[in-house]
Amino acid sequence: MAEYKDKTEKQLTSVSKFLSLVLRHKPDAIGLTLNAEGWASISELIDKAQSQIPLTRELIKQVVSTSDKQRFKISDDGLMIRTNQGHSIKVDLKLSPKQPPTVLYHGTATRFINSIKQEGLKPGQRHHVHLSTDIATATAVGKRYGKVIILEIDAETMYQQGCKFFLSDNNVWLTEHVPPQYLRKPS
Ligand code: HQG
Repeated sequence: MAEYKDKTEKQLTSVSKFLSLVLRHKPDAIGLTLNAEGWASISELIDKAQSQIPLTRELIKQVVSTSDKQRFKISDDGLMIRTNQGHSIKVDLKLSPKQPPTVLYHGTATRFINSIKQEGLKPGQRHHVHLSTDIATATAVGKRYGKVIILEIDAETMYQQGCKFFLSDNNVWLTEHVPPQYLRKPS
């Protein structure tokens, strides 16, 4: 039973990674087309992924509903899928600007800190800098790159001074750039 569970979880993780890759970064890798808002047809996805990974509608639905970060969304008519954030390719998610909480957090690796102190937080390959409402999430994000350091963002002042914030469907706060003057150590 445990063996069966592990195998299923492994399978779901590899499908999730594959979906993140083609829906955020490389639809071209399988000749998939996303529309301007980042949606792909699920039947086209299944068809075009066939040579690389066997997908079914049920498997995709299971990955979407079990995703720890709710990375994916299926359209109301059930025909399309997209990722909620994290793209490097050009898509317009049509998110409306929103007032952020007073403070937000970003977890990163200690080796990036000198550069961040000079340039602030930049989006890298993605469209936005990703920010969390809690230190635990920021820690998990930062750990991916090495020894973690948490930065607190003075989102209230940024917002008052005209910086735009967006909230993705899976509750990640997004902004284009965090200049260094809004960064501090959490107290
Ligand atoms: C760093 C995952 C040097 C930044 C996660 C980060 C998140 C700088 C890295 C989501 C810098 C970019 C996003 C500067 C920023 N100099 N380094 N000026 N400004 N950086 O992966 O926020 O599992 O693009 O601190 O959980 O780590 O994929 O961003 O370390 O939610 O769904 O440059 O990706 O979600 O890395 O992660 P990333 P991130 P998924």
